[in-house]
Amino acid sequence: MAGGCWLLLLLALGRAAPPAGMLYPRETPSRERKELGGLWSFRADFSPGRDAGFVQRWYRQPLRQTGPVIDMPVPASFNDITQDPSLENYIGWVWYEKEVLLPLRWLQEDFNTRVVLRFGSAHYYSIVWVNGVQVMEHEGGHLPFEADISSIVQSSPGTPCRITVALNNTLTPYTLPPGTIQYMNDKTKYPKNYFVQNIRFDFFNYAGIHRPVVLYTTPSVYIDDITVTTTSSDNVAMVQYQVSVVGSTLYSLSLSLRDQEGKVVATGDGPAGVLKVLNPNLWWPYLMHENPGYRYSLEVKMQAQVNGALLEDLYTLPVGIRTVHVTSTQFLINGKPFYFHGVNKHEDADIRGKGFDWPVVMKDFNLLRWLGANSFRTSHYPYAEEIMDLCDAYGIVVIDECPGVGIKIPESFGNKSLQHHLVVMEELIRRDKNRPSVVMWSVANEPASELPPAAYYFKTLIAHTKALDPSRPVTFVTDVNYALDLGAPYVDVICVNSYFSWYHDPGHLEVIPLQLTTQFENWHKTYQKPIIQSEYGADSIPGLHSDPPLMFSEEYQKALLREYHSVFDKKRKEYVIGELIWNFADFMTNQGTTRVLGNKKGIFTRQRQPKSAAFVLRERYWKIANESSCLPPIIKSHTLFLK
Ligand code: GCB
Repeated sequence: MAGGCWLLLLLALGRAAPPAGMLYPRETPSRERKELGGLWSFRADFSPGRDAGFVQRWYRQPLRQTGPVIDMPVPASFNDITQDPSLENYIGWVWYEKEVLLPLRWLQEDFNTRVVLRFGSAHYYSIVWVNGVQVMEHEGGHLPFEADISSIVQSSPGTPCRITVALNNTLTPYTLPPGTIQYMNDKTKYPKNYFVQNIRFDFFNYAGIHRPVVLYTTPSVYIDDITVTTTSSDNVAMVQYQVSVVGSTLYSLSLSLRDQEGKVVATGDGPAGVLKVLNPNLWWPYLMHENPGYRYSLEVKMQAQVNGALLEDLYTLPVGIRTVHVTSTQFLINGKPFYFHGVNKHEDADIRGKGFDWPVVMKDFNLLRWLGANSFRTSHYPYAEEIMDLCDAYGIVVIDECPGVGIKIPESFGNKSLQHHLVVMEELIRRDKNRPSVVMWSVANEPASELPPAAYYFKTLIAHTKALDPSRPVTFVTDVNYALDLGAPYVDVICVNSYFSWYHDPGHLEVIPLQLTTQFENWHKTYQKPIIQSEYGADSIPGLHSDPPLMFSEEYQKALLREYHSVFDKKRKEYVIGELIWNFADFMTNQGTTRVLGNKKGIFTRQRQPKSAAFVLRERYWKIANESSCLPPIIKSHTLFLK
């Protein structure tokens, strides 16, 4: 296996603060978009130091000229695509390349068209070259990054544009998520230079170009960012906006807000202001209103004079009008109590790993609505923007979690890690700040928040998150005892995970009522904050049956859920504001003695077929929706909502 220079290279690479805007690349009359999905050339660098690509500068010529390449689909994880076990478990640099021909109209050297190369995400550390020129670096596997490549592509119109990506999936104590590389030096047991990647989180560290890659254009003076926040009371809503323009200081901006019938309901101008909407259609969660997910369209038009020419940029942002408030016992959306009856998910499926895939995405949304789930947490990293768009459109409420998972060793609580974590929150909020579906940020999952440095770490991280977005509550998800947790004082909502009668007292379902009740009472007594049961569940192997219920059978999973539910039903009358099952579907993990081809706590299989527990949850979620809704009885008309 490999030596350590590739790891040193990774650690030495710098990390720039995120630039201002990261608007989703939409086609508009002033913007075009070209998808770069499909087959890319690919090579994993198996050289002993994993550094041959840099030593031999593979980016300077077509990849096929420096060695063998294979076809690799994008988007997809590379791990499960071939029959090669060494690629499945590969750690280090892999190389991707795509040649694209651009429309000539993008390439006129009048400097009025800006061409941008954008990656929805690539895991974990990316360096990108265009025609051999480095255009960007990005750290982090779950958020978008982009670069203006106009000057490079416009200097050679008519020739294919060669995009080369070097990608490294190595995790260190300072990455998010963190990991460590362990060298096995006992020569009697391991080959020379043998190492493993250790991680302290429970999902497979899939890698590759995971989300869509696009080229898009804007005029050279362009709308760089839009920020919208909304308030409403007594049949009037206020939409506060801020627009930033890059490329010139001499521009004008006009804005119109249209309803779904296309009627203009408010107009504004200038880079900041307030739009007043009378009798607004509010954005409501799924199952809380007969027309959930209502969004207006905010049309932003920028005009600028550049060298005698009029440049115009248009961008349309969907805007949902809704408010979020937290009290000591409730979570209010538009002033009404909201109960999270939902799931935790993963971006995970056969073959494609964590690669974005429309059929899987649509199947998951159809299953969520079939289940009567009104919410999910993006455990344990931000999900694709296309998924978030559907949450906005369907009214699925989201707790938006950053990749702060597996933060367990003291080294990962130091300043270097904290600084990176702050940047990741900036990138996440920059991407998702305008989404009505996002009602809360989660800065981490199950960190070792009992360790002394955790107090300063979470105080700083949560304060920073609130400063970036004062409009949403902030949490992190804990499994630490209420009396020991040093981060909990800073959260708005307590999110707690527990696995009674699974990891604790395995097989003893009878302990759940007492242990769960005690858990809730201790937390609420200590903090007087509302509580979400952010994980609970049991593994089950589909088709494995046992009565009386024994662990790993479908019956045990159902019985465990029911024990939890009886406590939830008491406590949701007080201060428990949600329950999120672990997990929506079975998912792949590292191999280990407690994992059978992955984690089997799904209520659906990895292929999205229901286990018995799915029906238990479906009945429960529709019942809760029916009780708390002001709608006519909807339990009998599931299909009404399956639009
Ligand atoms: C947890 C973790 C989650 C695991 C789950 C389990 O507490 O947050 O990532 O997959 O338990 O099944 O062990």
